[in-house]
Amino acid sequence: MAQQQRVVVDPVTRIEGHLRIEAILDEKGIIKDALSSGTMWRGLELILQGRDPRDAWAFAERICGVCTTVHALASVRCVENALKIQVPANAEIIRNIMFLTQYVQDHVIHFYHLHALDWVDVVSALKADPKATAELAQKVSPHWPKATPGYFSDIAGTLKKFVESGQLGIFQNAYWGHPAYKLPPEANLMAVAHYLEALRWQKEIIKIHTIFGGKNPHPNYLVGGMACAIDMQSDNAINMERLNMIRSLIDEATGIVENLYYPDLLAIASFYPEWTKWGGGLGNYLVYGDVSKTNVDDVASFRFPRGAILNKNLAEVLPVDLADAKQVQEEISHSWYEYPDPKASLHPWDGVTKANYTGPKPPYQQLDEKGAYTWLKAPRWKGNAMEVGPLARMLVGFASGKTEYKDVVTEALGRLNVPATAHFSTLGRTAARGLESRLAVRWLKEEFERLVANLKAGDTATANTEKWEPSSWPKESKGVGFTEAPRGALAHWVKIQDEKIASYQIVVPSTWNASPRDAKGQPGAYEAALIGTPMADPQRPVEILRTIHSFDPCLACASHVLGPDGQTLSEIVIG
Ligand code: NFE
Ligand code: MG
Repeated sequence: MAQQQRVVVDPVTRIEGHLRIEAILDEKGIIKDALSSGTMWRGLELILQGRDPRDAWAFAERICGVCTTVHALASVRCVENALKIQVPANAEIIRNIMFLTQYVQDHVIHFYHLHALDWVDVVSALKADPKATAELAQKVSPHWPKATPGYFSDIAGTLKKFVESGQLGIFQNAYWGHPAYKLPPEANLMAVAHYLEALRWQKEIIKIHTIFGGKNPHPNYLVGGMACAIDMQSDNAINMERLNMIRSLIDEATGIVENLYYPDLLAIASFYPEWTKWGGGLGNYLVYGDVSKTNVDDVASFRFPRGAILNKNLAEVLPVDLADAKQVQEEISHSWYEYPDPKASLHPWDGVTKANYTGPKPPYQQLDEKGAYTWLKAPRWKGNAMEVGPLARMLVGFASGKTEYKDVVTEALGRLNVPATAHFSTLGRTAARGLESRLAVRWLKEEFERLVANLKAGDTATANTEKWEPSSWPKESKGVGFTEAPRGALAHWVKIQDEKIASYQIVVPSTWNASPRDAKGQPGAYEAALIGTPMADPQRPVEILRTIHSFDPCLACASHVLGPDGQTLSEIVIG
Protein backbone atom coordinates (compact mmCIF):
# COMPACT_ATOMS: atom_id res chain seq x y z
CA MET A 1 0.00 0.00 0.00
CA ALA A 2 1.29 3.47 -0.83
CA GLN A 3 2.61 5.47 2.09
CA GLN A 4 0.27 8.15 3.40
CA GLN A 5 1.07 11.07 5.61
CA ARG A 6 -1.03 12.79 8.22
CA VAL A 7 -0.23 16.45 8.81
CA VAL A 8 -1.47 17.85 12.11
CA VAL A 9 -1.84 21.55 12.88
CA ASP A 10 -2.82 22.10 16.52
CA PRO A 11 -3.71 24.71 17.47
CA VAL A 12 -4.38 26.64 14.28
CA THR A 13 -3.22 30.14 15.29
CA ARG A 14 -4.51 33.61 14.30
CA ILE A 15 -8.05 32.48 15.03
CA GLU A 16 -10.22 32.66 18.12
CA GLY A 17 -10.12 29.49 20.24
CA HIS A 18 -8.64 26.06 19.75
CA LEU A 19 -8.92 24.26 16.45
CA ARG A 20 -7.01 21.17 15.38
CA ILE A 21 -6.74 20.10 11.77
CA GLU A 22 -5.51 16.72 10.62
CA ALA A 23 -4.93 16.38 6.88
CA ILE A 24 -4.29 13.04 5.24
CA LEU A 25 -2.12 13.24 2.11
CA ASP A 26 -1.94 10.83 -0.80
CA GLU A 27 1.39 9.67 -2.24
CA LYS A 28 1.59 12.80 -4.45
CA GLY A 29 1.26 15.12 -1.46
CA ILE A 30 -2.36 16.11 -2.26
CA ILE A 31 -4.84 16.30 0.65
CA LYS A 32 -7.27 13.43 0.22
CA ASP A 33 -9.11 13.67 3.53
CA ALA A 34 -9.20 15.99 6.54
CA LEU A 35 -10.54 16.22 10.09
CA SER A 36 -11.57 19.37 11.86
CA SER A 37 -11.65 19.17 15.64
CA GLY A 38 -12.71 21.73 18.25
CA THR A 39 -10.62 20.83 21.28
CA MET A 40 -12.36 22.61 24.15
CA TRP A 41 -15.78 22.98 25.79
CA ARG A 42 -17.59 25.38 28.16
CA GLY A 43 -21.28 24.55 28.06
CA LEU A 44 -22.86 27.99 27.84
CA GLU A 45 -26.18 26.47 26.92
CA LEU A 46 -26.26 24.79 30.34
CA ILE A 47 -25.23 28.00 32.14
CA LEU A 48 -28.35 29.69 30.70
CA GLN A 49 -30.87 27.14 31.95
CA GLY A 50 -33.18 28.40 34.70
CA ARG A 51 -32.18 32.05 34.28
CA ASP A 52 -34.29 35.11 33.58
CA PRO A 53 -34.64 35.31 29.77
CA ARG A 54 -34.09 39.09 29.96
CA ASP A 55 -30.54 38.38 31.18
CA ALA A 56 -29.64 35.76 28.56
CA TRP A 57 -28.01 38.23 26.16
CA ALA A 58 -25.40 39.27 28.74
CA PHE A 59 -24.26 35.67 29.21
CA ALA A 60 -24.56 34.65 25.57
CA GLU A 61 -22.62 37.68 24.34
CA ARG A 62 -19.62 36.53 26.35
CA ILE A 63 -19.28 33.42 24.22
CA CYS A 64 -16.81 35.44 22.23
CA GLY A 65 -14.94 38.75 22.29
CA VAL A 66 -14.37 38.75 18.54
CA CYS A 67 -17.91 38.77 17.13
CA THR A 68 -18.58 40.75 20.26
CA THR A 69 -22.13 41.91 19.60
CA VAL A 70 -23.89 39.26 17.51
CA HIS A 71 -24.72 36.83 20.31
CA ALA A 72 -26.44 39.59 22.27
CA LEU A 73 -28.42 40.45 19.15
CA ALA A 74 -29.47 36.84 18.46
CA SER A 75 -30.31 36.43 22.14
CA VAL A 76 -32.59 39.47 22.58
CA ARG A 77 -34.25 38.55 19.30
CA CYS A 78 -35.05 34.98 20.39
CA VAL A 79 -36.64 36.23 23.61
CA GLU A 80 -38.55 38.96 21.73
CA ASN A 81 -39.71 36.35 19.21
CA ALA A 82 -40.95 34.08 22.04
CA LEU A 83 -42.75 36.91 23.86
CA LYS A 84 -44.00 38.61 20.66
CA ILE A 85 -42.30 41.92 21.43
CA GLN A 86 -41.96 44.43 18.58
CA VAL A 87 -39.00 46.79 19.09
CA PRO A 88 -39.19 50.47 18.04
CA ALA A 89 -37.82 51.54 14.65
CA ASN A 90 -34.85 53.35 16.23
CA ALA A 91 -33.82 50.19 18.07
CA GLU A 92 -33.87 48.19 14.82
CA ILE A 93 -31.74 50.84 13.13
CA ILE A 94 -29.26 51.14 16.02
CA ARG A 95 -28.91 47.36 16.03
CA ASN A 96 -28.24 47.47 12.28
CA ILE A 97 -25.62 50.19 12.74
CA MET A 98 -23.85 48.22 15.48
CA PHE A 99 -24.06 45.07 13.39
CA LEU A 100 -22.56 46.71 10.29
CA THR A 101 -19.86 48.38 12.39
CA GLN A 102 -18.93 44.95 13.68
CA TYR A 103 -18.69 43.63 10.10
CA VAL A 104 -16.34 46.31 8.91
CA GLN A 105 -14.06 46.11 11.94
CA ASP A 106 -14.03 42.31 11.99
CA HIS A 107 -13.45 41.85 8.25
CA VAL A 108 -10.60 44.38 8.14
CA ILE A 109 -8.98 42.74 11.17
CA HIS A 110 -9.40 39.36 9.55
CA PHE A 111 -7.82 40.44 6.28
CA TYR A 112 -4.78 42.24 7.68
CA HIS A 113 -4.17 40.62 11.05
CA LEU A 114 -5.49 37.08 10.79
CA HIS A 115 -5.16 36.15 7.12
CA ALA A 116 -2.70 38.42 5.26
CA LEU A 117 0.38 36.74 6.68
CA ASP A 118 -0.65 33.55 4.87
CA TRP A 119 0.05 35.49 1.65
CA VAL A 120 2.51 38.21 2.73
CA ASP A 121 6.09 37.33 3.67
CA VAL A 122 7.10 39.81 6.37
CA VAL A 123 10.78 38.88 6.25
CA SER A 124 10.95 39.38 2.47
CA ALA A 125 9.70 42.94 3.04
CA LEU A 126 13.17 43.76 4.40
CA LYS A 127 14.54 43.51 0.86
CA ALA A 128 12.12 46.14 -0.46
CA ASP A 129 13.22 49.46 -1.90
CA PRO A 130 11.14 52.19 -0.14
CA LYS A 131 11.00 54.33 -3.30
CA ALA A 132 9.73 51.46 -5.46
CA THR A 133 7.26 50.59 -2.68
CA ALA A 134 5.91 54.15 -2.72
CA GLU A 135 5.43 53.93 -6.50
CA LEU A 136 3.65 50.60 -6.15
CA ALA A 137 1.40 51.93 -3.36
CA GLN A 138 0.44 54.97 -5.43
CA LYS A 139 -0.54 52.67 -8.28
CA VAL A 140 -2.45 50.15 -6.13
CA SER A 141 -4.29 52.64 -3.92
CA PRO A 142 -4.08 56.10 -5.49
CA HIS A 143 -6.51 57.58 -2.94
CA TRP A 144 -4.64 56.43 0.16
CA PRO A 145 -2.53 59.38 1.37
CA LYS A 146 0.43 57.64 3.01
CA ALA A 147 2.62 56.52 0.13
CA THR A 148 5.95 58.35 0.30
CA PRO A 149 9.44 56.77 0.22
CA GLY A 150 10.10 58.28 3.70
CA TYR A 151 7.01 56.59 5.15
CA PHE A 152 7.98 53.19 3.78
CA SER A 153 11.58 53.62 4.84
CA ASP A 154 10.39 54.25 8.44
CA ILE A 155 8.23 51.11 8.33
CA ALA A 156 11.18 49.09 6.96
CA GLY A 157 13.33 50.44 9.83
CA THR A 158 10.80 49.34 12.45
CA LEU A 159 10.53 45.93 10.84
CA LYS A 160 14.31 45.52 10.71
CA LYS A 161 14.53 46.17 14.45
CA PHE A 162 11.89 43.47 15.05
CA VAL A 163 13.72 40.90 12.95
CA GLU A 164 17.23 41.74 14.28
CA SER A 165 16.04 41.42 17.86
CA GLY A 166 14.93 37.87 17.03
CA GLN A 167 11.55 38.79 18.54
CA LEU A 168 9.05 38.95 15.72
CA GLY A 169 6.30 39.80 18.19
CA ILE A 170 3.02 40.12 16.31
CA PHE A 171 4.68 38.57 13.26
CA GLN A 172 5.76 35.39 15.09
CA ASN A 173 4.75 31.89 13.97
CA ALA A 174 4.63 31.84 10.22
CA TYR A 175 6.50 30.08 7.46
CA TRP A 176 8.67 32.98 6.27
CA GLY A 177 10.66 32.14 3.14
CA HIS A 178 8.22 29.35 2.12
CA PRO A 179 8.17 28.94 -1.70
CA ALA A 180 4.37 29.36 -1.68
CA TYR A 181 4.81 33.09 -0.95
CA LYS A 182 4.61 34.90 -4.29
CA LEU A 183 4.62 38.65 -3.59
CA PRO A 184 7.66 40.78 -4.53
CA PRO A 185 9.42 42.47 -1.56
CA GLU A 186 7.77 45.86 -2.28
CA ALA A 187 4.26 44.40 -2.15
CA ASN A 188 5.20 42.67 1.11
CA LEU A 189 6.43 45.95 2.63
CA MET A 190 3.30 47.78 1.50
CA ALA A 191 1.11 45.10 3.09
CA VAL A 192 3.08 45.25 6.36
CA ALA A 193 2.61 49.04 6.47
CA HIS A 194 -1.12 48.62 5.93
CA TYR A 195 -1.26 45.91 8.59
CA LEU A 196 -0.10 48.57 11.06
CA GLU A 197 -2.49 51.22 9.67
CA ALA A 198 -5.45 48.86 10.03
CA LEU A 199 -4.41 47.99 13.57
CA ARG A 200 -4.51 51.67 14.55
CA TRP A 201 -7.85 52.25 12.81
CA GLN A 202 -9.82 49.29 14.19
CA LYS A 203 -9.84 50.73 17.72
CA GLU A 204 -11.47 53.92 16.35
CA ILE A 205 -14.40 52.46 14.41
CA ILE A 206 -15.51 50.40 17.37
CA LYS A 207 -16.27 53.59 19.30
CA ILE A 208 -19.66 53.38 17.55
CA HIS A 209 -20.38 50.42 19.86
CA THR A 210 -19.40 52.39 22.92
CA ILE A 211 -21.66 55.27 21.90
CA PHE A 212 -24.76 53.09 21.43
CA GLY A 213 -23.91 50.22 23.77
CA GLY A 214 -21.79 51.82 26.49
CA LYS A 215 -18.72 49.64 25.88
CA ASN A 216 -16.78 47.31 23.64
CA PRO A 217 -16.23 44.40 23.69
CA HIS A 218 -19.68 43.26 24.79
CA PRO A 219 -21.89 46.33 24.39
CA ASN A 220 -25.19 46.51 26.24
CA TYR A 221 -28.46 45.31 24.72
CA LEU A 222 -32.00 45.19 26.04
CA VAL A 223 -34.96 42.88 25.48
CA GLY A 224 -37.48 45.23 23.85
CA GLY A 225 -35.04 47.65 22.26
CA MET A 226 -31.70 49.26 23.01
CA ALA A 227 -30.47 50.61 26.34
CA CYS A 228 -29.51 54.04 25.05
CA ALA A 229 -31.42 57.27 25.43
CA ILE A 230 -31.69 59.81 22.63
CA ASP A 231 -31.90 63.45 23.71
CA MET A 232 -30.40 66.28 21.71
CA GLN A 233 -30.47 68.54 24.80
CA SER A 234 -28.55 66.18 27.09
CA ASP A 235 -24.84 65.54 27.58
CA ASN A 236 -25.61 62.03 28.81
CA ALA A 237 -27.56 60.70 25.84
CA ILE A 238 -27.18 60.25 22.08
CA ASN A 239 -26.93 63.91 21.05
CA MET A 240 -25.73 65.92 18.07
CA GLU A 241 -22.08 65.73 19.07
CA ARG A 242 -22.18 61.92 19.24
CA LEU A 243 -24.09 61.65 15.98
CA ASN A 244 -21.43 63.81 14.33
CA MET A 245 -18.73 61.56 15.71
CA ILE A 246 -20.49 58.49 14.33
CA ARG A 247 -20.81 60.15 10.93
CA SER A 248 -17.10 60.87 10.79
CA LEU A 249 -16.21 57.34 11.95
CA ILE A 250 -18.39 55.93 9.15
CA ASP A 251 -16.65 58.19 6.61
CA GLU A 252 -13.27 57.04 7.86
CA ALA A 253 -14.37 53.39 7.63
CA THR A 254 -15.48 53.95 4.05
CA GLY A 255 -12.00 55.29 3.24
CA ILE A 256 -10.34 52.27 4.85
CA VAL A 257 -12.48 49.81 2.91
CA GLU A 258 -12.41 51.57 -0.47
CA ASN A 259 -8.88 52.96 -0.45
CA LEU A 260 -6.93 50.41 1.57
CA TYR A 261 -8.63 47.03 2.08
CA TYR A 262 -10.24 46.54 -1.34
CA PRO A 263 -7.19 47.70 -3.37
CA ASP A 264 -4.86 45.54 -1.23
CA LEU A 265 -7.18 42.56 -1.59
CA LEU A 266 -7.14 42.84 -5.39
CA ALA A 267 -3.37 43.44 -5.49
CA ILE A 268 -2.53 40.44 -3.30
CA ALA A 269 -5.10 38.17 -4.98
CA SER A 270 -3.62 38.88 -8.41
CA PHE A 271 -0.42 37.04 -7.38
CA TYR A 272 -2.27 33.88 -6.36
CA PRO A 273 -4.50 32.79 -9.29
CA GLU A 274 -4.04 29.09 -8.40
CA TRP A 275 -6.04 29.73 -5.23
CA THR A 276 -9.14 30.34 -7.32
CA LYS A 277 -9.04 26.60 -8.06
CA TRP A 278 -8.49 25.17 -4.57
CA GLY A 279 -10.41 25.31 -1.35
CA GLY A 280 -13.99 25.43 -2.69
CA GLY A 281 -15.35 22.55 -0.66
CA LEU A 282 -19.00 21.71 -0.18
CA GLY A 283 -20.70 23.93 -2.75
CA ASN A 284 -23.71 24.18 -0.37
CA TYR A 285 -24.39 27.60 1.13
CA LEU A 286 -26.76 28.76 3.88
CA VAL A 287 -27.75 32.31 4.84
CA TYR A 288 -30.33 33.35 7.46
CA GLY A 289 -30.08 37.01 6.36
CA ASP A 290 -30.28 40.29 8.26
CA VAL A 291 -30.25 44.12 8.15
CA SER A 292 -33.90 44.85 7.53
CA LYS A 293 -35.10 48.19 6.23
CA THR A 294 -38.29 47.77 8.30
CA ASN A 295 -38.19 45.12 11.03
CA VAL A 296 -36.60 41.75 11.60
CA ASP A 297 -39.83 39.83 10.88
CA ASP A 298 -39.92 41.28 7.37
CA VAL A 299 -37.56 38.79 5.70
CA ALA A 300 -38.19 40.21 2.22
CA SER A 301 -36.70 43.54 3.31
CA PHE A 302 -33.27 42.14 4.28
CA ARG A 303 -30.18 43.69 2.73
CA PHE A 304 -28.49 40.32 3.26
CA PRO A 305 -31.17 38.08 1.74
CA ARG A 306 -32.06 34.72 3.28
CA GLY A 307 -31.72 31.46 1.37
CA ALA A 308 -29.83 28.26 0.64
CA ILE A 309 -27.93 27.05 -2.40
CA LEU A 310 -27.16 23.38 -3.00
CA ASN A 311 -24.47 21.93 -5.29
CA LYS A 312 -23.31 25.37 -6.52
CA ASN A 313 -26.65 25.78 -8.31
CA LEU A 314 -26.95 29.57 -8.49
CA ALA A 315 -30.14 29.23 -10.58
CA GLU A 316 -32.13 28.32 -7.48
CA VAL A 317 -32.23 29.96 -4.03
CA LEU A 318 -34.12 27.67 -1.65
CA PRO A 319 -36.31 29.05 1.16
CA VAL A 320 -35.07 28.63 4.75
CA ASP A 321 -37.30 28.37 7.83
CA LEU A 322 -35.63 28.32 11.24
CA ALA A 323 -38.82 27.25 13.03
CA ASP A 324 -39.28 24.17 10.82
CA ALA A 325 -38.22 21.10 12.84
CA LYS A 326 -37.01 19.37 9.65
CA GLN A 327 -34.59 22.06 8.44
CA VAL A 328 -31.82 22.95 10.93
CA GLN A 329 -30.83 19.92 13.00
CA GLU A 330 -27.74 18.85 14.92
CA GLU A 331 -26.37 15.31 15.16
CA ILE A 332 -23.51 13.88 17.20
CA SER A 333 -22.20 10.74 15.50
CA HIS A 334 -18.62 12.14 15.55
CA SER A 335 -18.91 14.52 18.53
CA TRP A 336 -18.11 14.20 22.24
CA TYR A 337 -21.76 14.48 23.29
CA GLU A 338 -24.56 12.18 24.37
CA TYR A 339 -28.17 12.13 23.12
CA PRO A 340 -30.92 9.88 24.54
CA ASP A 341 -30.99 8.39 21.01
CA PRO A 342 -27.41 8.67 19.72
CA LYS A 343 -28.59 8.43 16.11
CA ALA A 344 -31.05 11.33 16.39
CA SER A 345 -30.84 14.61 14.47
CA LEU A 346 -32.40 17.22 16.74
CA HIS A 347 -33.91 20.59 15.90
CA PRO A 348 -32.49 23.11 18.42
CA TRP A 349 -35.86 23.54 20.20
CA ASP A 350 -35.50 19.85 21.06
CA GLY A 351 -31.71 20.07 21.45
CA VAL A 352 -29.71 18.29 24.16
CA THR A 353 -26.29 19.39 25.47
CA LYS A 354 -24.64 16.61 27.42
CA ALA A 355 -20.85 16.31 27.25
CA ASN A 356 -19.32 12.85 26.83
CA TYR A 357 -15.58 12.89 26.13
CA THR A 358 -14.46 9.64 24.56
CA GLY A 359 -11.29 10.89 22.86
CA PRO A 360 -7.70 9.98 23.67
CA LYS A 361 -5.91 11.40 26.72
CA PRO A 362 -3.98 14.53 25.64
CA PRO A 363 -1.33 14.95 24.40
CA TYR A 364 -2.17 12.57 21.59
CA GLN A 365 -0.74 12.02 18.14
CA GLN A 366 -3.89 11.65 16.11
CA LEU A 367 -7.65 11.46 16.32
CA ASP A 368 -9.80 8.68 14.92
CA GLU A 369 -12.14 9.85 12.21
CA LYS A 370 -14.20 6.68 12.57
CA GLY A 371 -15.25 7.68 16.09
CA ALA A 372 -15.99 10.93 17.92
CA TYR A 373 -13.26 13.54 17.44
CA THR A 374 -14.54 17.03 18.31
CA TRP A 375 -16.48 19.21 20.78
CA LEU A 376 -18.58 20.54 17.89
CA LYS A 377 -21.89 18.97 17.00
CA ALA A 378 -22.67 18.49 13.30
CA PRO A 379 -25.40 20.95 12.19
CA ARG A 380 -27.17 20.08 8.96
CA TRP A 381 -29.79 21.83 6.83
CA LYS A 382 -32.34 19.34 5.47
CA GLY A 383 -29.61 16.75 5.98
CA ASN A 384 -26.96 18.68 4.01
CA ALA A 385 -23.61 19.96 5.28
CA MET A 386 -23.54 23.69 4.54
CA GLU A 387 -20.94 26.45 4.31
CA VAL A 388 -21.95 29.74 5.96
CA GLY A 389 -20.30 33.17 5.92
CA PRO A 390 -19.24 35.84 3.43
CA LEU A 391 -19.07 33.54 0.41
CA ALA A 392 -22.51 32.11 1.18
CA ARG A 393 -23.92 35.64 1.58
CA MET A 394 -22.32 36.88 -1.62
CA LEU A 395 -23.64 33.91 -3.61
CA VAL A 396 -27.16 34.04 -2.16
CA GLY A 397 -27.25 37.84 -2.74
CA PHE A 398 -25.98 37.39 -6.29
CA ALA A 399 -28.29 34.45 -7.06
CA SER A 400 -31.26 36.38 -5.61
CA GLY A 401 -30.67 38.95 -8.35
CA LYS A 402 -29.77 41.86 -6.08
CA THR A 403 -28.12 44.56 -8.18
CA GLU A 404 -25.73 45.75 -5.48
CA TYR A 405 -24.24 42.26 -5.22
CA LYS A 406 -24.05 41.80 -8.99
CA ASP A 407 -22.21 45.10 -9.35
CA VAL A 408 -19.46 44.43 -6.80
CA VAL A 409 -19.00 40.81 -7.90
CA THR A 410 -18.81 41.64 -11.62
CA GLU A 411 -16.36 44.46 -11.02
CA ALA A 412 -14.03 42.30 -8.92
CA LEU A 413 -14.11 39.39 -11.37
CA GLY A 414 -13.26 41.83 -14.18
CA ARG A 415 -10.41 43.50 -12.26
CA LEU A 416 -8.91 40.11 -11.39
CA ASN A 417 -9.65 38.73 -14.86
CA VAL A 418 -10.99 35.44 -13.51
CA PRO A 419 -14.14 33.48 -14.47
CA ALA A 420 -17.24 33.26 -12.27
CA THR A 421 -16.18 29.75 -11.13
CA ALA A 422 -13.41 31.51 -9.14
CA HIS A 423 -16.06 32.11 -6.44
CA PHE A 424 -15.87 28.50 -5.34
CA SER A 425 -12.40 28.65 -3.83
CA THR A 426 -10.22 29.83 -0.98
CA LEU A 427 -9.61 33.13 -2.73
CA GLY A 428 -13.30 33.45 -3.60
CA ARG A 429 -14.13 33.23 0.09
CA THR A 430 -11.47 35.80 1.02
CA ALA A 431 -12.63 38.13 -1.75
CA ALA A 432 -16.30 37.77 -0.74
CA ARG A 433 -15.43 39.19 2.67
CA GLY A 434 -13.89 42.27 1.04
CA LEU A 435 -16.83 42.72 -1.32
CA GLU A 436 -19.41 42.55 1.44
CA SER A 437 -17.35 45.07 3.41
CA ARG A 438 -17.86 47.47 0.49
CA LEU A 439 -21.61 46.90 0.81
CA ALA A 440 -21.45 47.13 4.61
CA VAL A 441 -19.94 50.65 4.65
CA ARG A 442 -22.56 51.89 2.18
CA TRP A 443 -25.37 50.38 4.24
CA LEU A 444 -23.81 51.71 7.43
CA LYS A 445 -24.11 55.20 6.01
CA GLU A 446 -27.68 54.58 4.81
CA GLU A 447 -28.79 53.14 8.15
CA PHE A 448 -27.21 56.11 9.94
CA GLU A 449 -29.10 58.55 7.69
CA ARG A 450 -32.30 56.62 8.39
CA LEU A 451 -31.73 57.10 12.10
CA VAL A 452 -31.10 60.82 11.68
CA ALA A 453 -34.28 61.18 9.59
CA ASN A 454 -36.32 59.41 12.29
CA LEU A 455 -34.88 61.67 14.97
CA LYS A 456 -35.59 64.77 12.90
CA ALA A 457 -39.19 63.58 12.57
CA GLY A 458 -39.42 63.60 16.38
CA ASP A 459 -39.24 59.84 17.04
CA THR A 460 -36.77 59.23 19.86
CA ALA A 461 -38.13 55.95 21.27
CA THR A 462 -35.50 53.22 21.71
CA ALA A 463 -37.33 50.63 23.80
CA ASN A 464 -40.72 48.96 24.11
CA THR A 465 -41.19 47.96 27.75
CA GLU A 466 -44.85 46.82 27.53
CA LYS A 467 -43.91 43.22 28.22
CA TRP A 468 -41.01 43.87 30.57
CA GLU A 469 -42.80 42.37 33.58
CA PRO A 470 -42.69 38.55 33.56
CA SER A 471 -46.26 38.49 34.89
CA SER A 472 -47.35 39.69 31.41
CA TRP A 473 -45.79 36.62 29.71
CA PRO A 474 -47.57 33.39 28.74
CA LYS A 475 -46.88 30.35 30.93
CA GLU A 476 -44.94 28.71 28.07
CA SER A 477 -43.42 30.13 24.92
CA LYS A 478 -40.60 29.51 22.48
CA GLY A 479 -38.66 31.69 20.08
CA VAL A 480 -35.80 31.83 17.61
CA GLY A 481 -33.46 34.78 17.13
CA PHE A 482 -31.07 34.95 14.23
CA THR A 483 -28.50 37.15 12.61
CA GLU A 484 -25.69 36.90 10.09
CA ALA A 485 -22.57 37.04 12.25
CA PRO A 486 -19.41 38.03 10.35
CA ARG A 487 -18.56 34.32 10.06
CA GLY A 488 -22.06 33.35 8.95
CA ALA A 489 -25.54 32.25 9.93
CA LEU A 490 -26.13 32.39 13.68
CA ALA A 491 -29.26 31.54 15.65
CA HIS A 492 -30.36 31.04 19.25
CA TRP A 493 -33.45 28.98 20.13
CA VAL A 494 -35.13 29.48 23.51
CA LYS A 495 -37.99 27.84 25.41
CA ILE A 496 -39.43 29.88 28.27
CA GLN A 497 -41.51 28.29 31.00
CA ASP A 498 -42.82 29.89 34.22
CA GLU A 499 -40.77 33.08 33.56
CA LYS A 500 -37.46 31.15 33.29
CA ILE A 501 -35.33 29.69 30.51
CA ALA A 502 -36.33 26.03 30.16
CA SER A 503 -33.92 25.35 27.31
CA TYR A 504 -31.47 27.34 25.22
CA GLN A 505 -29.60 26.17 22.14
CA ILE A 506 -27.05 28.09 20.10
CA VAL A 507 -25.88 27.03 16.63
CA VAL A 508 -23.09 29.32 15.47
CA PRO A 509 -21.36 29.90 12.13
CA SER A 510 -18.13 28.16 13.04
CA THR A 511 -20.09 25.09 14.17
CA TRP A 512 -21.43 24.86 10.61
CA ASN A 513 -18.06 25.46 8.99
CA ALA A 514 -15.87 23.48 11.41
CA SER A 515 -18.42 20.69 11.69
CA PRO A 516 -17.21 17.11 11.76
CA ARG A 517 -18.54 14.54 9.31
CA ASP A 518 -22.02 13.16 9.97
CA ALA A 519 -23.44 9.65 10.19
CA LYS A 520 -23.74 9.58 6.39
CA GLY A 521 -20.01 10.42 6.15
CA GLN A 522 -20.60 13.92 4.74
CA PRO A 523 -17.66 16.11 5.82
CA GLY A 524 -18.02 19.61 7.26
CA ALA A 525 -17.08 22.75 5.29
CA TYR A 526 -13.43 23.02 6.47
CA GLU A 527 -12.86 19.32 5.89
CA ALA A 528 -14.34 19.39 2.39
CA ALA A 529 -12.47 22.58 1.47
CA LEU A 530 -9.06 21.06 2.24
CA ILE A 531 -9.56 18.01 0.02
CA GLY A 532 -7.74 18.20 -3.31
CA THR A 533 -5.15 20.83 -2.32
CA PRO A 534 -1.51 19.98 -3.14
CA MET A 535 0.99 20.72 -0.37
CA ALA A 536 4.44 22.00 -1.33
CA ASP A 537 6.08 21.11 1.97
CA PRO A 538 4.09 19.08 4.53
CA GLN A 539 6.50 20.21 7.27
CA ARG A 540 5.33 23.80 6.73
CA PRO A 541 1.61 23.50 5.97
CA VAL A 542 0.85 27.05 4.82
CA GLU A 543 -1.76 25.70 2.39
CA ILE A 544 -3.87 24.38 5.27
CA LEU A 545 -3.70 27.78 6.97
CA ARG A 546 -4.70 29.61 3.79
CA THR A 547 -7.90 27.64 3.35
CA ILE A 548 -8.85 27.35 7.01
CA HIS A 549 -8.14 31.04 7.65
CA SER A 550 -10.26 31.96 4.61
CA PHE A 551 -13.25 30.92 6.76
CA ASP A 552 -12.06 33.11 9.67
CA PRO A 553 -12.54 30.36 12.29
CA CYS A 554 -13.84 31.08 15.75
CA LEU A 555 -13.84 28.06 17.97
CA ALA A 556 -14.83 30.06 21.05
CA CYS A 557 -18.17 30.65 19.37
CA ALA A 558 -18.38 27.20 17.87
CA SER A 559 -18.08 25.15 21.03
CA HIS A 560 -19.03 27.98 23.41
CA VAL A 561 -15.87 27.07 25.27
CA LEU A 562 -12.74 27.74 27.29
CA GLY A 563 -9.39 26.19 26.43
CA PRO A 564 -7.18 23.81 28.40
CA ASP A 565 -3.47 24.75 28.71
CA GLY A 566 -2.19 27.03 25.96
CA GLN A 567 -0.15 24.90 23.65
CA THR A 568 2.31 26.31 21.15
CA LEU A 569 1.95 25.52 17.47
CA SER A 570 3.03 21.96 16.95
CA GLU A 571 3.01 20.00 13.78
CA ILE A 572 3.53 16.30 13.47
CA VAL A 573 4.09 14.27 10.35
CA ILE A 574 3.39 10.58 10.73
CA GLY A 575 4.82 8.24 8.08
NI1 NFE B 1 -16.41 34.19 17.91
FE1 NFE B 1 -18.76 34.19 15.86
C1 NFE B 1 -18.85 35.13 14.34
C2 NFE B 1 -20.48 33.84 16.00
S1 NFE B 1 -18.35 32.28 15.17
S2 NFE B 1 -16.67 34.88 16.10
O1 NFE B 1 -18.78 35.79 13.40
O2 NFE B 1 -21.54 33.64 16.16
O3 NFE B 1 -18.54 31.43 14.15
MG1 MG C 1 -24.58 24.78 20.31
